[in-house]
Amino acid sequence: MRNYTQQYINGEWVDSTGSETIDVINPATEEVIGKIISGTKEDVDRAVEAARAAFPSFSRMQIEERIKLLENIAKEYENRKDDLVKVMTEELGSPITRSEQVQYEMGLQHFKEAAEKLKTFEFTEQRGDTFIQKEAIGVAGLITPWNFPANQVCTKLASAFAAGSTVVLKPAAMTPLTAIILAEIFEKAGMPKGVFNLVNGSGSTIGEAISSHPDIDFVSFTGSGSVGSKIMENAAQDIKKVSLELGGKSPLVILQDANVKEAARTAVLNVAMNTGQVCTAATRTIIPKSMQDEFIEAIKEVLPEFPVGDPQDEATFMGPQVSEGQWKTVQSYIEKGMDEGAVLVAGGTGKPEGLEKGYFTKITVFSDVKSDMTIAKEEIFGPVMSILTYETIDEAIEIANDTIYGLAGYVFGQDPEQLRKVATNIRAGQITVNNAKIDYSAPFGGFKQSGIGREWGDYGIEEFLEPKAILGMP
Ligand code: TAP
Repeated sequence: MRNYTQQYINGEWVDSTGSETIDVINPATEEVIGKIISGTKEDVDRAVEAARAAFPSFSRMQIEERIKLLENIAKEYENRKDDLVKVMTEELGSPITRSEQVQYEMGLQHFKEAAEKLKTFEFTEQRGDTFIQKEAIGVAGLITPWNFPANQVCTKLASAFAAGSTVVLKPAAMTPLTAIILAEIFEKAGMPKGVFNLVNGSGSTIGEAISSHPDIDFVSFTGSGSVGSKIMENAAQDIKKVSLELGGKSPLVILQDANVKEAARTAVLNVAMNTGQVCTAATRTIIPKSMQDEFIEAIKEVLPEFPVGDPQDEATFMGPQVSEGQWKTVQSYIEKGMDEGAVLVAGGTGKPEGLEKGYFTKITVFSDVKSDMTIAKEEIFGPVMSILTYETIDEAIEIANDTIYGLAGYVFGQDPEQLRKVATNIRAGQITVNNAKIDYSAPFGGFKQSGIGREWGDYGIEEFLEPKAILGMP
């Protein structure tokens, strides 16, 4: 049992002014595995005060020193690999191999990438008589979701530290244990006091206090659209900058010349990864109408390659939903799909056979989906695929763009011209062609209602900087 009843403020673990605790539950076993303190607005005030006090010297820290700090963090992070993998497997229910290869790895790469980027990052620029200087934005409030406990937190932290901003972090109360290990990692890595502050608690208390705090300069949020707009509203009170990484309803366009079995494999992988709890999940599979029967057969053939079950088992591809609430939400979307006339090809409601304990869902596939059906419009955050069909490539692009979201898109096939046409015409922040691997230096963020701003690499660092122009610089 991991009990953390303190907050990490100004480089030390301190008592909260609150006394209530929040249980952390393993979604695969439904057992309580830890407790965190349910912090208070006063805790946030103290954390902001510490971050403010640390800002002047941290923002002026030499770049070489900041690179060293990020490299030390990456080293200490690697030293804690076993703990991080274990904790993410338990608090999120992420299968152990995915915890290692995806969850753990993504967090690490953000620190390494930020250190690399800093080696060539231009903080100043002379344009004739004008001198441009990029300065750290100040105190940043970071509010993160539970679906990638290391990745979501580390991308923001790596960018903030690289830019010279100090932070107050509120991780999701469902997966707070990873961030607690991060606090220990930063301390070992030689983080100056007050640069990193961690305040645990609920979104309605801590998140609200951060987004409406008058001494926070920037709020970087990842999560749902409804909370994102609440944060904008709060930040509007004193014109705070916000960056929002919100949801998606990403399309995967399969071309006529694609290998059908490979295409089906790609489609299942991109919808079942992390139990569908991925903002970039490819939940709308858009295929040529003539391919439908063959594609559905291929889906049924490849599904057994994605075993659902115990996250501790190395053979498991997909674990449970993060919580009972999330499980119920996914169930209700599956019901809605059936009610609205989509054809159930695989999966369905209820738990997979033999997995009655834990919040497990079946990988569910619907065909004959129309763009106006709820399952094709709303972010489900579960392993539910909607298959839609097209007759021309222009129609495929039109369907792909028929969404309020624009976070990601995928295209799969062979003809370079068609791949390029689809990739360049989908209105979204990141397009993946034929399972290209992750690029940590590429910008990550959304068009339309998928958000504002970009994370990752130098684009992420820019978010934590303010450009200042000095005209007639002597
Ligand atoms: P959210 O409620 O948006 O949670 C994200 C973060 O915001 C958490 O740390 C949460 O705190 C905090 N928060 C909640 N209310 C807040 C408020 N009023 N002010 C400031 N911060 C607040 O997401 P969720 O409830 O976990 O998931 C709901 C749906 O959001 C999912 O089904 C999915 O569709 C979407 N979602 C999207 C993403 C990405 S990556 N785009 C990630 C997660 C969820 P606590 O949860 O600790 O209370």
